[in-house]
Amino acid sequence: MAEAGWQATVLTLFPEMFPGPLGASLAGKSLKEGIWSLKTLDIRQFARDKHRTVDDVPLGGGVGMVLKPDVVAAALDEVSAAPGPRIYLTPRGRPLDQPLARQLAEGDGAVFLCGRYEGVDQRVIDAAQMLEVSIGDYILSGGEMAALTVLDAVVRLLPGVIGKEESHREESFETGLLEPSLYTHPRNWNGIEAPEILASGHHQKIAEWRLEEAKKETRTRRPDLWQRYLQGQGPDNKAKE
Ligand code: 6GU
Repeated sequence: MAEAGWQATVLTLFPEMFPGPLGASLAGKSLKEGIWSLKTLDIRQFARDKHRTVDDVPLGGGVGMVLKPDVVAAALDEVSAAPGPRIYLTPRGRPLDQPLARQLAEGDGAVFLCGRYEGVDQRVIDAAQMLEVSIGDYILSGGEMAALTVLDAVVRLLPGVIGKEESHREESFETGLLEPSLYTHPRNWNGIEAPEILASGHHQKIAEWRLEEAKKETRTRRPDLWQRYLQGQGPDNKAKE
């Protein structure tokens, strides 16, 4: 019984951008192991005319070009059997966060539509009820790097990609707090001592120190996260303090 694994399907004008950095490190190893699979489809193969046109001028005028709805619809039809939500990468989308990454990882896969030029005709996005996702408040030249980012966030959550289940639990955005600062040997580096408590062997005291450290760093670095944490609206939705 060969398990298919988590199935990523990517529709793009630049299939050569995949797997890209996901061919290395943890993601690359798990790809080779079959924990997840990656299929890319070149949107241009769904162009209908001899010039292989995929885009046209924006209706109403304006700069740039828009991917044609018929071409994108044909590409989506081709992968109709692929599992998971249809995701259109766009800076107008829902910001990617850890709960969304976890939700995707719990499914069987996802189909990613990467736009280039100014974007994609909205009618095909709406007709296919695509989930629109952004990776942050800045503009990339296309959805490919965003799809790679979403995939990296998802793949590392798949069972068997990271050894210890616990290596997720205490991570930033799982607890709603940033991680505490980290230290390793030597305890005295260039005359700078690592916090003494970390070498004490008192596991309870170390855990308490790390929690306080995480709170302090979150408060100062990310007041937005800190307010959400205080209001108990962190990812795990538990009331805090
Ligand atoms: Cl998903 N696409 C593009 N082109 N730019 C972005 C983005 C996505 N998310 C943030 N910036």
